[in-house]
Amino acid sequence: ESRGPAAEPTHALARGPVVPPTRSSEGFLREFLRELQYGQGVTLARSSPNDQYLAMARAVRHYLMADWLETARRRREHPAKMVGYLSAEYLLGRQLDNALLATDMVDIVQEALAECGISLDTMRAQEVEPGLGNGGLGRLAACFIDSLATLDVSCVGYGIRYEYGIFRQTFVDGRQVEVPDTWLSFGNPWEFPHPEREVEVNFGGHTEQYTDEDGRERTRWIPGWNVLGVPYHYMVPGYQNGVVNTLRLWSARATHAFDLQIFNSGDYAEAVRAQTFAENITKVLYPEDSTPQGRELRLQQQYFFVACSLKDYIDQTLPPDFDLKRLPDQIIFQLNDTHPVIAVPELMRLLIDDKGMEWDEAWEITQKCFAYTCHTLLPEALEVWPVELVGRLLPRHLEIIYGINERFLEQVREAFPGDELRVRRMSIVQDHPFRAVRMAHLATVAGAKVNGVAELHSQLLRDKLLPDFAQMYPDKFTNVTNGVTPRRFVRQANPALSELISEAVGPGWERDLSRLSGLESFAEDPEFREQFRQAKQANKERLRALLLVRDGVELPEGHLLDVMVKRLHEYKRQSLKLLHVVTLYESIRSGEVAAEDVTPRTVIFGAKAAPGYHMAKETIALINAVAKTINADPAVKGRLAVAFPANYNVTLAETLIPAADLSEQISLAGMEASGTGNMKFALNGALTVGTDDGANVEIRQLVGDDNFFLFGMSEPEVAALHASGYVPSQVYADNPRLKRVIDLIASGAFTDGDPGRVSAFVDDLLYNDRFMALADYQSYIDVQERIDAAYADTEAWTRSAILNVARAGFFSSDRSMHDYLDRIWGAGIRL
Ligand code: B1H
Repeated sequence: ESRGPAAEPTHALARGPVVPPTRSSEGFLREFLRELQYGQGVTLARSSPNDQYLAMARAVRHYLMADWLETARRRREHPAKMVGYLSAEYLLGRQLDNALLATDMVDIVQEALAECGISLDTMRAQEVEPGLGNGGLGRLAACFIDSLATLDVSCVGYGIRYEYGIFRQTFVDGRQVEVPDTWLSFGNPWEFPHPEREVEVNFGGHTEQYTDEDGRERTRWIPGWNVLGVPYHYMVPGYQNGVVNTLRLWSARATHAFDLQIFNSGDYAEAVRAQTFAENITKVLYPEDSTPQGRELRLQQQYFFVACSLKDYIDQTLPPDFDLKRLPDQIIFQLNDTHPVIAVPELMRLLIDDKGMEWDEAWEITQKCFAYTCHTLLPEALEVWPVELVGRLLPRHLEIIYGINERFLEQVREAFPGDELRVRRMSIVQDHPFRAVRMAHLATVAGAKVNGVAELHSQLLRDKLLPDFAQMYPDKFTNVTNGVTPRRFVRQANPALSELISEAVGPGWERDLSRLSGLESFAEDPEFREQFRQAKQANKERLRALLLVRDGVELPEGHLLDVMVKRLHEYKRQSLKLLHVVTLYESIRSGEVAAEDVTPRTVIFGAKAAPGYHMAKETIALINAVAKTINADPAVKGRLAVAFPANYNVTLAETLIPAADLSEQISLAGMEASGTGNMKFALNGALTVGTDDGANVEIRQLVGDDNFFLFGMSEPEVAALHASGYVPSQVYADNPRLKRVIDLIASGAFTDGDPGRVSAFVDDLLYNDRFMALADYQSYIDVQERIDAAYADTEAWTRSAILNVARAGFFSSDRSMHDYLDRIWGAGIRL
């Protein structure tokens, strides 16, 4: 298809470069009204807040468009190696503020809106965040593409445009009830559909052998059905640097040929059914964090988006005559966990079946084009796909996987002759408990590099999860500790602290977070500490105001704000936090401590449970039950409160985290691969109470033991306890305080006298406790007592909080991106 006008333009306006609108409040006003009137088709006087929001978002977009086009032109004309980030999740959070910050337009826009009688805050509140991810893994992808744009690295993020993102959580009688997330229903001003760039994706059918014109034996895939992928483009603006990268999310549509064929047969209803079937593929995000269910639709999603992405890159992004031998000079596909790993056999198939390459050459190329990030250690989180399913959905890919495995196992046998046990352990295809493809093995064999997401995690990955592979390919394994974007999680979320930081260390720290170290000396300055406390106070007030309108919750004032926000999972141990809350409650109620002697505390939980995760949902119900009892009890009023705002998401995090005094990072050591919330809290001046797990280890090393509350077993201690046999009921029997607390819960004291509603929770703690909450209980209670005392020393606490900020600059995702460039993506990527 040809591009450009039929003849040379004669008018200067049509020749020139794209001119952005005038950067003034009047200029913005003009763009806004144009969008409102000609885009939304409504006058200001008749417009709803949603009309106004859509129009202003589109007007803001105008200011990014020239940079977007220019960035694309620059990248086309000076082709450098590109990062193709493949992720099934992008937990973006709201876009408006991010765009305003990237373009430095907050003041201009505020002024222009004020002249229309519109408040920017009202506009902000209109936006429904795109919840296209579950938790840390999806948010990490969003931070990484933000950083790559800020560093001007050529990157396209590839993913899925779920019609329904992560569910909206509601509580009914304290129990989680999921409501579909209809984020697209009021219109989405941030996306650009490109139906003209649709691609076809095949599924099913069978393969057959044939002899080509040159007499070569070849294989071809005769698919059974197909769908179309339509890309939707999102702008990914760098921070005030004129760079705008692209996030390309794929949406499934029925193929025209498919429904035409059925239409011709006269079965209209069947044609529509086929359409619905195809479009189901991108209908909904699986709300599973860390425990993938082996569902057919999920494999369809995974193949759908990587097939679209590879085809889009090879057929539409590379020049038409490109020599695919040079593919590794042009792109590195980063696999965000195993979810996109089916891209490996897909690239092999493209190179061999479609482009006529020989296996060995195709494999050499493929091995240079992928790198794999592992995000977990939990065995149940490792994706395995039944051979039967892969063979039915992707018969050619299964053959290729077998081909890869055969050659790989040959190498294993060569390197370790006679070690058939090892061969079985390392095989990409497992036989037991059922025949299945181990996606982590495939990714490790195919990837040029394999990385974990924090030092401890990368070490355990080598030593415990994939030791055979680490032995065979020692140079493949590396670490890149996660990071978070300081633009969204400090500058945007915490304007009060940001202003203080700028005053202290000068402007520009948002792009070089190591400069936070300049705050170090200010920790000793009593005046600065006072200002720091005032900023924290302002953030607490902002949170109070939000929770009042959002949840009807009235937070007490002047409390230590103790926050545990993350997905609900047993390994994260919300149960341990709950035991602490009940311990505090019981000790005041029983008169063991006088109410006036306790440090007033409000504990805030935020957590979604996977809808099918029974124990997680029981824990949510129990937290709500405990909160209800405690908040209604005059005996602890003013001393202890518990809040559990429903539907924790990125938007809530942005108000909650800056207000926190204490960050709860209490997973069983060895279980949390990294954590990224932990970094956000430290950067916002909360102190961490945490185990030696994930990135907590590095946070503690950097901020110092005096400014971090460590407790609990270390990973080797956990392993030793496992080996020696852990008996939680014995811990319970041996600790009178723990016994009182558990007995109180078990008695039904928080469930209207009904022990039945807590028995699943209590029985699991006493007789299973897979994540050893009871083993770490006493250590946790002890450290919390130290925290109560420490908080009472306001000056010392503030000093520690400032030092946390000053020493956490390492956790910028910009640094993570530098590490990927140095350790994984290699030369050729221009900075
Ligand atoms: C993380 C996941 C995850 N690890 C399966 N694994 C999923 C696994 O939909 N699924 O099936 C979804 C997500 N998510 C998290 O990644 C780790 O638990 C965190 O510790 C880590 O900080 C984060 C980012 O690396």
